[in-house]
Amino acid sequence: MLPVLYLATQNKHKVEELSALLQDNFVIRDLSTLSLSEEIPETGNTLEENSLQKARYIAEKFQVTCLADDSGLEVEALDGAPGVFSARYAGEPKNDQANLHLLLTNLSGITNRRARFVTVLTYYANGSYTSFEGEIQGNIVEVPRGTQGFGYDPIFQPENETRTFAEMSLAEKNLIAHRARALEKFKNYLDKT
Ligand code: ITT
Repeated sequence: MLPVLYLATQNKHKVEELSALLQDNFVIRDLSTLSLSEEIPETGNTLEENSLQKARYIAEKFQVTCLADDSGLEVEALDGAPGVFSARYAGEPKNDQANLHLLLTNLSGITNRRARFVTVLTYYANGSYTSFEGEIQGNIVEVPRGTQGFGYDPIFQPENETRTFAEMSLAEKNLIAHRARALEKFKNYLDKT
């Protein structure tokens, strides 16, 4: 029987992406099966800190094995912003459309469009944890394209691709994206333990 793994995220798109890649290794559960009414605290200054904070919070509160994801988009011409603040770039409450449009406004007239998505996954089991990072390089397009995915997907075009992430299916995105790359490392770790 496969072990149970809880995904310590309140983002349903992350649940979809992660579940598709982990279904052979675990019975995946999202947070809907736990009685969690509050937002998971996220007060760190780095992706690593936030990823661990989310994993530890759920693992300790409910005594479960879990995997958390903290991720962000780092834009070269903006000195790495929005980075760890990607989810709330345009302020509270979190709003994907507002974030994406603020980013385009802040990049208007700037020719260097280079950016990368980064994910830090933290696996928390029996009181100890391990983290895994994945990234993908690309460019911010001038005008949003596509309707798939979430967040900044309509304005991120991965290197060597002609489409944005939002113009790809979930399966296509999962072949190359930051989250999938971090998960590959997690799976290699599982194979060795
Ligand atoms: P949880 O904390 O509950 O996991 P969240 O959406 O708040 O969900 P983060 O704190 O990790 O997640 O914020 C990351 C933000 O970066 C997210 O809200 C998106 O706007 C963006 N982002 C992360 N991964 C992305 C992806 O694959 N495609 C597009 N945008 C992404």
